[in-house]
Amino acid sequence: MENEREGVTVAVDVRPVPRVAVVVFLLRSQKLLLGKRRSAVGDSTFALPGGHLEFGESFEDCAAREVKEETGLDVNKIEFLTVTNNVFLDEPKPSHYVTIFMRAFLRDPQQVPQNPEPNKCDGWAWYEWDNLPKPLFWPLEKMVLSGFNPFPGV
Ligand code: IPR
Ligand code: MG
Repeated sequence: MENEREGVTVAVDVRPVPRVAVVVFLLRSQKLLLGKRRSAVGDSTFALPGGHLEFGESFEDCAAREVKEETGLDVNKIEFLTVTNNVFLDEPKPSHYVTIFMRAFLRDPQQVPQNPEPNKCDGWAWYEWDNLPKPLFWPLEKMVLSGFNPFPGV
């Protein structure tokens, strides 16, 4: 396909491609932060904060930026945990994400999550790892069922 922009013809490849997402296990005591998604992918399921990696961005910077944008929270001690390959063919918007899972902690433990993007999330709350809400966003559910544990020293 070709696209005319400012008098210049550029080739546009419209084939779907995998994208990179960075999501964050934000931990506080034995709890983690989850929000119910409003999205064409994983609608009404509980998910970690996170989103698309931007061009040139480190995983750590993306994690901090996405958490700030979606919850208003400032995080520290950000580290890489694992990566999964997630293909969403049965969703209203079929997509494919390589999902980078990070861990982080609150810079100020007294800080309270906000919901600055109510069109994308119903709201954020802290949940016990042993008593997670249902339904979980399936990439997260898969990890939980596999026995993965994001807490340090486990
Ligand atoms: P944004 O960037 O809107 O926060 O993306 P997201 O939360 O829909 O995350 C995209 C990756 C998911 C679908 C694994
Ligand atoms: Mg997001």
